[in-house]
Amino acid sequence: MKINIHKNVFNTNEEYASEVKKILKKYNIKTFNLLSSPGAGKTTLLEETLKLLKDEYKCIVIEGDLATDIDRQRISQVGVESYQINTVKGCHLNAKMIYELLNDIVLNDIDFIFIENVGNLVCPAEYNLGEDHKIVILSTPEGDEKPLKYPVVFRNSDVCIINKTDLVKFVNFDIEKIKINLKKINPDLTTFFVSCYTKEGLNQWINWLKNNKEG
Ligand SMILES: Nc1nc2c(ncn2[C@@H]2O[C@H](COP(=O)(O)OP(=O)(O)OP(=O)(O)O)[C@@H](O)[C@H]2O)c(=O)[nH]1
Ligand SMILES: [Mg+2]
Repeated sequence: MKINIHKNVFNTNEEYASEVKKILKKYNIKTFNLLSSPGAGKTTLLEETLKLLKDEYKCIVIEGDLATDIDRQRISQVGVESYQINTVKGCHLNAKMIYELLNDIVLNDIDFIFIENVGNLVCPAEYNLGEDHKIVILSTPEGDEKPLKYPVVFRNSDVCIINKTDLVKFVNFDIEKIKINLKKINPDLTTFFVSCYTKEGLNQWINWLKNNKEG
């Protein structure tokens, strides 16, 4: 049996995050930190994304959750390697968790690492994990005013995915209003309108990922 004993090598989250960044850069791996409230569709988006990427690119997934490995099992069903971090009572992943996990993984030949953070629209936004980009996912039933109410996650992210566009007509979600609200909080945000059910908008997101890798 392999037992890994991890000491505190660094002091702060930022120190761990910058070390993670160095490791990922060395291996030329692009890493995305997916943030949203519970149920916005992080795992579903990952399932659909991986189906479209996995034949061309080597992807792995790190799943953050309080208690279970339900999402990791879903990712395994798609045929992609995945790792679980259970935070128990913690409401977010931190860079030390990612650093320690990366030390246990063979990183050769990986193109993309997707990190699904704990479902929470507040705390995870404040913790850099050494990722290349934070991706915030907002689903239409949550409401088009959410960027104004939870500005930090929208300000700290590079990409926003508005998911569940198939539900727009049922939930009084205003597409023009969300564009205005996102712009108010973060004018530089790249936004994709997606439905993981109808697959609308997925190609634009996939193209963005591929360009990010090649660029
Ligand atoms: N109508 C609709 N439902 C969706 C869509 N994407 C995901 N869902 C559903 O939304 C629910 C939650 O999706 P998940 O992918 O588990 O959400 P999550 O963000 O990973 O949730 P946590 O990991 O618990 O934070 C599931 O029932 C999905 O099938 C979509 O585009 N349209
Ligand atoms: Mg999930």
